[in-house]
Amino acid sequence: MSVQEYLDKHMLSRKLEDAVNAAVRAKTPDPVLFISNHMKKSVQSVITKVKARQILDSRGIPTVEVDLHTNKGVFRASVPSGDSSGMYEAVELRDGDKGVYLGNGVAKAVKNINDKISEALVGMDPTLQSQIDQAMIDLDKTEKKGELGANAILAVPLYRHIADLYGKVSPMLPVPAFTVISGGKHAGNNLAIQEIMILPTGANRFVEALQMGTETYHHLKAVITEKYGTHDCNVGESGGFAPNEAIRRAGYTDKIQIALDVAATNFCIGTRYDLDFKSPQKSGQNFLSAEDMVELYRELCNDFPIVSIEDPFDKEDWEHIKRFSSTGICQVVGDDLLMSNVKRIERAILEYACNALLLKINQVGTVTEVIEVVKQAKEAHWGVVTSHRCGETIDSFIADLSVGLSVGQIKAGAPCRGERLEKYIQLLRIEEELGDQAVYCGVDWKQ
Ligand code: 2PG
Ligand code: MG
Repeated sequence: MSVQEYLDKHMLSRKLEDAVNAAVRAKTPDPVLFISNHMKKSVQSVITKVKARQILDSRGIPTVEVDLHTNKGVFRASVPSGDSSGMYEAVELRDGDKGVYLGNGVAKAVKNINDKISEALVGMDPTLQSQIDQAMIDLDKTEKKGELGANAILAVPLYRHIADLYGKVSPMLPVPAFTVISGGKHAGNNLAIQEIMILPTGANRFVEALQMGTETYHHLKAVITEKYGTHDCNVGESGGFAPNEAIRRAGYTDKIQIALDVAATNFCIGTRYDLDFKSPQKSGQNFLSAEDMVELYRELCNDFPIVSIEDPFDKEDWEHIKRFSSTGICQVVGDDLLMSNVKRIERAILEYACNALLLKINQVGTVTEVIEVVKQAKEAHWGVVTSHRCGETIDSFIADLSVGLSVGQIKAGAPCRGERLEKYIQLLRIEEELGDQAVYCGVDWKQ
């Protein structure tokens, strides 16, 4: 096409005239800059190249990063990975070659992006999220995305205007759940519970929530050092409840509440629960029945300001999670129980098994499907917690996702370490950008 033909086809002389008129109306001090920005906006976006590479996540395990080149700039995104992979989540494609990164390489997923996905997406408008996701889903004919790998599909950073995709929602800043003590599979101590989190529900803005959470986190370090010595590894068993003391010392009693991720699947043996599973001397001697566990949770919620418990029972123990949810003591979150899987969520809604979804986007696969899953949960009046994975990257997409979908809650780890903080800092930026329009969920965290 000649330049003249291009100008005619895109009606550029008319667009230029519009830009000049807009500059006059705006009384801009810099008309050339104004007109060039105006013209840039009027050019349709198009994907020109998709380039993937293997990087490492926060645990030093390979994952996928993608550079999406468009005529308007280059955008980068990467995919997290977690421990609690289950058979119902989207498949994370790993090479399996034991000689390379102990079998965890993602060269195949990278190749799928650079060859098949790239070929399908180049030339498309990057703002057409559902068409792009459909193009990728069509490429992978398997139900769980095993052919291309969900790690290959999700990494393509196509669209930030998630609120528009969702439909009519006014964006809201979620309440952060800061992990302040790790146990279970995530830590080398003898605490069975995987995560103890603090929720600054009494803050008025996200920036205040971050300050409250971080101050409490630092007070907690002092409490632990005083009570259990200097080593984090000593924070087992009773040490898990030091956060309450830290909240008090920081001066935030009643403004910060507590949430647990028990991840009970990890210590369920048959129908019983071994809370000492990480302590070699005691393991196997003191089992609790599911009924005992219900009682334990009841006591904990009575003694501490616990407002949410994730995976209180084994992922197949539907009977007891239902029974516990029906007590209405606190929010009951399904993570391993649901694996962000549409069919498991459907069952949990029908059976009143839990009342909140832990959303791990790499267990779903595409942004379009993530939105569908959130709609499904919200229609059932569930809470939604967007979650990081233990293997994280510096990508902060889940922060934008949480605001765009107004999920109400986000769990992205402790207020320390770059890959965790990046999500919280992105929320700060979003709040700043929204200015007067910014709304922090606060006491309405269940949404
Ligand atoms: C969880 C997550 C995140 P993982 O259990 O909620 O903390 O862990 O990424 O190991 O599945
Ligand atoms: Mg969990």
